[in-house]
Amino acid sequence: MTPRFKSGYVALIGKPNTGKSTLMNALIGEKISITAHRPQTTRHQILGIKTTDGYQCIFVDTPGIHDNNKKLIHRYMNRAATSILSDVDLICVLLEVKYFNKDDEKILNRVKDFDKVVIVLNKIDQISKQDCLPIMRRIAEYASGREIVPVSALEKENLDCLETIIISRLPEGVPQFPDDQITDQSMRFIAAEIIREKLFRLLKQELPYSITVSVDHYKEEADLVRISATIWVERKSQKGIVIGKNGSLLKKIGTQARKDIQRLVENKVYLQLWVKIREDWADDEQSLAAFGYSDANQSH
Ligand SMILES: Nc1nc2c(ncn2[C@@H]2O[C@H](COP(=O)(O)OP(=O)(O)OP(=O)(O)O)[C@@H](O)[C@H]2O)c(=O)[nH]1
Ligand SMILES: [Mg+2]
Repeated sequence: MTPRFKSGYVALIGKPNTGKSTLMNALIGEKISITAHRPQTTRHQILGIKTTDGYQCIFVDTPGIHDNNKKLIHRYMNRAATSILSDVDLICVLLEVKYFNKDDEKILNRVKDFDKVVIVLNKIDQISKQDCLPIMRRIAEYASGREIVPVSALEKENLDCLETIIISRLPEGVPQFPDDQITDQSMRFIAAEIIREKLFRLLKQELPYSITVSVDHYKEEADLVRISATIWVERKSQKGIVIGKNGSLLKKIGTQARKDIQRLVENKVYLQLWVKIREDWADDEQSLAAFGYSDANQSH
């Protein structure tokens, strides 16, 4: 008898910076979700869909769960990370091998009543095999007998094994999305995210956290995609920093973002960037809604 088709949702959760987005991109084989060396890069739930002859696995990338609830946007991000837990078929909790601490323990505690949990120990490329074992033993104390899978999302180590475990836990069912669809997000959204990624990577200190990006125009022409986007900052002083001396930083952001978007749309891209101020947008309900940070936009 041939095995039945499997289909289900798999949440990737964990503390900020553990490699959730990197892992989702590696499992899908496409860059859907942006990544950066800073915590709190991802702000929304983002689906990454992998479909084969045997299964459709719908990964849900989420913002890192954190204790900073100072601004409305932080509360939105924490809701985006935790609101799906009871709706998915499997929860993968990502831990970073070098930095397992109380914050991870809290997250493990949060999922202790869920049946379907796999613990993914990421970034094993950063330590020796010898050093990995005692850490796995320590984590096992908090794991309530759940499977712990060591991987490197960046180096694509042991991902086959993780995938096999994930698929074995998916329920039988029909696909939820067409087999050529890889995400629920629009190209418009992904373009805005790619611009935000460059800002996260190129700007120093706290500034990236004061920034959001909106795509105002997105027009596909025969041999060109025309995009006009606005980088929103919270203060006047931040605008100058984003633009840089003689516009040098803004130019760099634009060039890097354009190259990535071109790769994704497989077409030439004309990207126009503006920088505007919307005071305290990250703590203002109306601004957040206008910029797409609204619970109604959560993917699941
Ligand atoms: N060495 C190493 N670095 C990794 C690995 N996986 C991810 N990273 C790096 O860790 C940083 C954070 O990765 P992300 O994928 O953005 O982490 P995240 O959990 O999505 O972070 P948030 O969205 O902020 O919660 C990036 O600089 C990645 O390149 C890994 O397996 N090994
Ligand atoms: Mg992320």
